[in-house]
Parts: sequence; structure tokens; C-alpha cells
Amino acid sequence: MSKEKKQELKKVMVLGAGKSGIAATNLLVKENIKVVLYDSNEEIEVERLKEQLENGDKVKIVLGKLTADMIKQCDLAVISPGIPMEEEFVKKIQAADKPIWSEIELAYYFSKGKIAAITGTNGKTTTTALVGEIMANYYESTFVVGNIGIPYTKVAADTKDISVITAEISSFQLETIHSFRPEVSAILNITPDHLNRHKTMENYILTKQRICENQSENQVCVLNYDDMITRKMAPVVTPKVMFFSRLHKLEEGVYLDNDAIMLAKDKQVKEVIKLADIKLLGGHNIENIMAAIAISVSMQVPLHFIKNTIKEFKGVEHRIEFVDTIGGVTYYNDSKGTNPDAAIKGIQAMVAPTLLIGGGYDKGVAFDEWIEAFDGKVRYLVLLGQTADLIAETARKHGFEQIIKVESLEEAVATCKKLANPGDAVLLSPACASWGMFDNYEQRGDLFKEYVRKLKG
Ligand code: UMA
Repeated sequence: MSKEKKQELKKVMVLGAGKSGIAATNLLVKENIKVVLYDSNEEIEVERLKEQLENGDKVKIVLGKLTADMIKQCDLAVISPGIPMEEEFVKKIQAADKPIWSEIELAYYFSKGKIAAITGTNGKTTTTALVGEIMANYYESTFVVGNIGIPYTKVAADTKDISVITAEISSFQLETIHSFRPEVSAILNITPDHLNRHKTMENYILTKQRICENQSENQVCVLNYDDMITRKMAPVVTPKVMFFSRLHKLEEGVYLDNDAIMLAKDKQVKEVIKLADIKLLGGHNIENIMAAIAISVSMQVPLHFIKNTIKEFKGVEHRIEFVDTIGGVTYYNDSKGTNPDAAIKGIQAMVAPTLLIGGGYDKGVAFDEWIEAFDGKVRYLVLLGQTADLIAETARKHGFEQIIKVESLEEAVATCKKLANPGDAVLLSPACASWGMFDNYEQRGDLFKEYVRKLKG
């Protein structure tokens, strides 16, 4: 289906009653389309769910089991990102030959304006937030949406032809796009993540690459030259490629040259910003900033708007976020370190001896490289969650023995307080998703900050 065939949607089934499902339902109701909102969790309180719907009485809510008859009555299913395609009810919908759209695809179908869409294993939230601010400082009507926490369907009806939408897009959301076509796409980097869902690294890479599958030759895909996986995509993708690189001087693209970030475009080289003018720390953030520059330039934003916004940008919550210094011990919240690669960036940013809190939901990835990145800096590893034993076993294999297992995040914070010396750092950087113990990484990070502040008494 394409944007031109709007009238075909009469009855739509929305799968998942979380943030995405609720926003998708509200959008469909606004568009006068009948909605069945389905969630496999039977314990959801219908009344509470209805309170979150803008026109709850118009929506048929189905919990638990989905019947063949219900599926037959719908033209289309809109799937929330957290639902794997191999779920029994999803297979039934596929077998009934009903199209399945990502929540992103639905939003795209109803929205207007131009999109800058950003994916990658790490850095996408920071890059999206920065690009969103750059767009807001230059364009009149702008939105920041997607995996960052604001469902795209929530704002789709408010977009206009002149709108600019900056979207953080996860691999889960890309699995079921069909005609989603951003003006500028970006794939920041790819390292192992979500392998329990995508099964193989190859599938994961191909899913990420889908972000540019509908782009034309006149549109742009921003890729990381330093990441061999994304570098190799350049010859196979349709849109024009704009590279960014921290390690190589590029003939075309955005790159680091000693103390400044440069832009080489149309045979001209211009300095964009000096490193000394940037507030964010760490090499990974330089990459995020370079990607944001490449995206913004490709979205036609003049360089001085880009530079001025970067100068003011302080980063995002839950990403190596300073919480407080209590009794000479500094606490950092890196709850967004939801995979080993992101957590490596977290520990690399520490300069003091560190008590590291890790562990959580098991996504089927290995922890060896994370442990190797400790680099003598970690005094204690405090572990919780489903992966605690596996991480402990991996750490011992690498000769690291200072391991403490705890049952809760609150206990982890209390344990660190007891063991830390003045001058130490305590870092929550779990290398795992929060699911199972918390609703999401934001809740985990917020609770961590709450427990830390309680230490003050
Ligand atoms: N559900 C079912 N059946 C299932 C699985 C789930 O019915 O088999 C239901 C659950 O009972 C629940 C609902 O689906 O009621 C939850 O849907 P969801 O998991 O898609 O969560 P949302 O609240 O819609 O949030 C999603 C993203 N979550 C995931 O991708 C897991 C959020 O990304 C995103 O911010 C939000 O949409 C808005 O776009 C979070 C995330 O962890 C931050 N993303 C991953 C990451 O960054 O690594 C990809």
C-alpha cells in the first residue's frame, strides 16, 4: 500500500498496548478508522488503558488470545516494536495474508514533511537529540520522534508540508517498514545487539540497512567510514552516501582534523567547529556530532546554525550522566548502556577507580569485550538481573574476581556506597537491557538517581 491509497484502511488491528500501540490507536481513531487494540498480556487493566486512549469507547480492546475471525475482519495490522515476528499471533496474521506495518510505517503514511531518520547500535539517541535541536533552531515546524521515546504516530497528524521530523529508528521498527522514505537516513555504527531477536549478525545488519531501502538517488544516506560494516554498505545502497570519520581525512564528508571537525563538500573544505567548543566528552560523542553535522548539512541547514547548536548541546539523560558527588564518591548514570558496546563507552569515559553496576535482561550477546575494556579501572563489579551469572563467569575467565551479586538496584547502590573510597566513581552501566526488572532504561536510570540521592539522607 502507498500514501495514495489512504481510503483502503477501514479497520486496523494494533498489536501491543504500550506507548507505540496507544499512539497508533489514537491516530487511527482521529482518522476515523475502526481499531482493534490487541495485547497478549491478559493482566492489563482495561480501564487504565482506556484512560490513555483519546476516544477509548470507540476502540475494541482484546487481551490474551486473538481469534482467526478477528484477524479476518481487519485490513491491516500495526505492530509495536517490542513484538517479535515469530510470536504465534503474528504468524497467524501473516498466514491470513494481512499486511503488517511497523508503527513507524503507519505514522509515515499519515504524516507530511521531510524526515531525517537515524539508526545504529549506539549513539542514536544522542545524535537524534542533537539533530532535533539543530532542526528546531533553523526550521519553523520540527518534531523529534521514534525510539527516543515519543512514538512517531503521536505527532503524525500535527505535521505539515513544511515540517521536519527527526526520527530515531530501531532495528525492531525497521523490520516491518514498507514505503517509509526519509529525506536523509543515517546508520551510525553496527555492533552485536538484539541477537536473540534477529538471530544472526547478518539479519541484524540487513535490518538496519532497510532504513535507506526506499530512498532515491537524490537523497542521502550518512554512513560511518570507520565502521567496516557501514563502510561496506556504500556501494550497495541507492541514495548518495555522505561519510563521517574520526580516524581518516576524507575527500568528501565530515571528518576530524586534529582539533577541529571539518566538512569537505563540493570540492571545498570548511571548518565546522573546534573540539574545544564542544561540551560532550568521549570519542564516541565526537562521532555522534560528526554524524549530526552530516545529517544537518544534507537537510540543508547552514553551517553556522549547526555550529551554534552543537556549542550549546549538553547531551542526553541516562548517557554517562553525572548524578552527584557524595562523600567524595561521584555517581554516574549510564542506564542507556543497554549492550556491551554502549557500556564499553561508559567505562572508557571514567578516569577514577570505578565500582561498576551491571547486568540485566539477556539479549544473547557475549560480555568478553566489555570485561576487557575495564582496563584496570574497575575495583568492584556489582551484578544484578538475569545475566548476573553469565557476566560473573565471563569476568572470572578474564581474571577479574572482585564480583558481588545483588538482588536489586537499591542493594547495588547501597553496596557501592559501603565499598567506595573518596575519589572513586560509581557507574551504573549495565551492558544489558532493563526489561524483566524495569519497564525501560529510563525507569532504571531514574530509580538509580533516586537511590543515589537518598544516600545523602
Ligand atoms: N506485547 C504483546 N505481545 C508480545 C510482546 C509485547 O502484546 O509478544 C505487548 C506488551 O504486553 C506491552 C506492549 O506490547 O503492552 C509493549 O510494546 P513495546 O515493547 O513495543 O513498547 P512501547 O511502549 O510501544 O515502546 C516502544 C519501544 N520499545 C521497544 O522497542 C521494546 C521504545 O524503545 C520506544 O521508545 C517507543 O516504542 C516509542 O517509539 C525502547 C527500547 O528499549 C526505549 N528500544 C530498544 C533499544 O533502544 O535498544 C530497541
